[in-house]
Amino acid sequence: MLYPIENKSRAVMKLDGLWKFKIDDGSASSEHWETGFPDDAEELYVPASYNDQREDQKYRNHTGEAYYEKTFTVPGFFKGQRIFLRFDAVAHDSTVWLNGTVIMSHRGGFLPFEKDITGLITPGEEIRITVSCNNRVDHHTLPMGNEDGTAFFGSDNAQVPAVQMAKEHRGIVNLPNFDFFNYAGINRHVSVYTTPMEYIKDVTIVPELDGKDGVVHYSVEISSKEKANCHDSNIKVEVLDRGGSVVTGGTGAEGTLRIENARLWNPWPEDPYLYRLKVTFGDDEYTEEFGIRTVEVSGTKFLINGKPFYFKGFGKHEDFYISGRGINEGLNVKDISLLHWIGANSFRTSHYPYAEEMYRLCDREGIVIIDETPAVGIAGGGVVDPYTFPIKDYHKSILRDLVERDKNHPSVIMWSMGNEPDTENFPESAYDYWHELYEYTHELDPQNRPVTFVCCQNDYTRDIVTRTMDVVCINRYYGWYNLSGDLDSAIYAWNKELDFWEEQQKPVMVTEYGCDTLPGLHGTVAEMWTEEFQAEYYRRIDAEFDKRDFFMGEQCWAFADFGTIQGVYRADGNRKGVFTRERRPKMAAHFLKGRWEKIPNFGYKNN
Ligand code: E8X
Repeated sequence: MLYPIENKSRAVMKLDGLWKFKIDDGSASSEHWETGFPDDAEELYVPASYNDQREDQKYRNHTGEAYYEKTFTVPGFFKGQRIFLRFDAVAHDSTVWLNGTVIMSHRGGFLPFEKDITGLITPGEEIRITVSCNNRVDHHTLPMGNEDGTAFFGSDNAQVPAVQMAKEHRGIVNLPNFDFFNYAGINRHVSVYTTPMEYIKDVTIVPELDGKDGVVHYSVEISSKEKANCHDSNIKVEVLDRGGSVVTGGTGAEGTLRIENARLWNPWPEDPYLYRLKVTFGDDEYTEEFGIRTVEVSGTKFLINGKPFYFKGFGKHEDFYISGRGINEGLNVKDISLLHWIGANSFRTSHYPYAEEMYRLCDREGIVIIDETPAVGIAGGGVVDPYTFPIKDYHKSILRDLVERDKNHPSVIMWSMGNEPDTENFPESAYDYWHELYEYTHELDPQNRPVTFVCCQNDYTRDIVTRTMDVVCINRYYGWYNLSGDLDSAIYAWNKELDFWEEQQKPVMVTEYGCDTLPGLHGTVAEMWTEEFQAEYYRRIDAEFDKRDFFMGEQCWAFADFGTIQGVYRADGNRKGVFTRERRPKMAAHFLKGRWEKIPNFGYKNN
């Protein structure tokens, strides 16, 4: 699905601002809120999560349906154009009514959905949009919630006996099987956008290198009923350079273009050079940025443009005060600026796809992204085989929509199908499940990027699936959740495990390691929770990574402190941030800056 842009043939009208809002107390459907809201509805800002916008438990900890309403007028001069209503993301399951009639429903809180409403409205006349969203998480949702005591972890729900999950509580209490606050609502932009009646539906770009030349395979999907054939001269493409000069071009729905002596897209601080593919079809025009870069795994190396890349960076969250998980482009700019400051080159979109604006920014700023689905919490506490949960087809549909949305971004260099599933207690089921998805993702991606999932700390000798991914991504907490505070033993455990991975002859990276750290808490001896401990933890463990040639990256957990469910393990959220939630550096940030500024993007390991 193309990102909505404005140009000479297209307009975008964002519906940001105050919307009417009301938590469903059970009367929404009998009172038909879709035909008009009760008088006591309050106002909330969109796009943003609803949870922290008002001082009320019922906002903060609501479970179930909540409703939004907005009346507005699509300008009369949009007449004659095709008109779409697009939601960039609503968490989690949602239904949309237009003037009281259902027009679409969508499952999942992190990907866009839209509807062609041309025939349903008269431009110039006021319309009413009603949106319901449900934030319930359970065995049918991604991210997953707990049912019947299947908790894997997730602050104090971990291993809680079934008593807390008794039937009468379910439906009232949300029990996430994941460690981030379940922020809900209309978290990203809602827009009305136009195209000409016949329009460009999709553009796919696959770059390749041929010596010094860039070779660009493109395909264009158009709205016309009959599929455009590849000689359709109505479709024109042009490659523009940064200055806007035409470099090459062609006609037809599919084709290959050659850019002589191409400038490559390379991660910051090298040159993340972007070209633009300008597509015209009839009255419509769409321009998509792209980079000439290749990604490939070879032996124990992760190659970008044929050169062995070393990942330095973080797992992150979309999370901030007041707006919760709402899109915050100012914060995105700040975060990328902090990544540059600290000498990082990458992050993982733990644990869900981020807003598209972030990927577009990373394309331009040269930050490398591991793009993750919301498949977090697929684990049954070691008791239940989570692969019996009814989730696989839904998981596949998310992979399809994710790849379709993000396929052209040069910043996206690997797909992560999920985070920390159970791979140890039910190894065969895990293998069958993840391998089907692994093959499926490879088939989906026109650029055929590496595919992986992120493995939880486990008995890696029993896990038979992590070792078969393109890249082994491990989350490890030696020295924190176990061997707590004992860095000598943590180093021993790391080395024992790294010996194991060395034999697998795979590229291996750490996608999470870290320790909760209270900013301002100091000690002369580095003990848990102090800033000194966090700095020491990274200093000592990183020194071990440097001894291993097959080890191709380090991503700390986490970039910044973030909100979680309340619980005995969490004092005002997860405090493993290298930055605080307001983006101040903890002591470890200065250590990492010193380290990472000396580690080049390419050729760090001489394997
Ligand atoms: C943590 C992280 C959590 O925030 C993240 O979302 C997933 C967790 C650790 C798993 N990984 O708790 O800070 C802990 C497994 C224990 C051995």
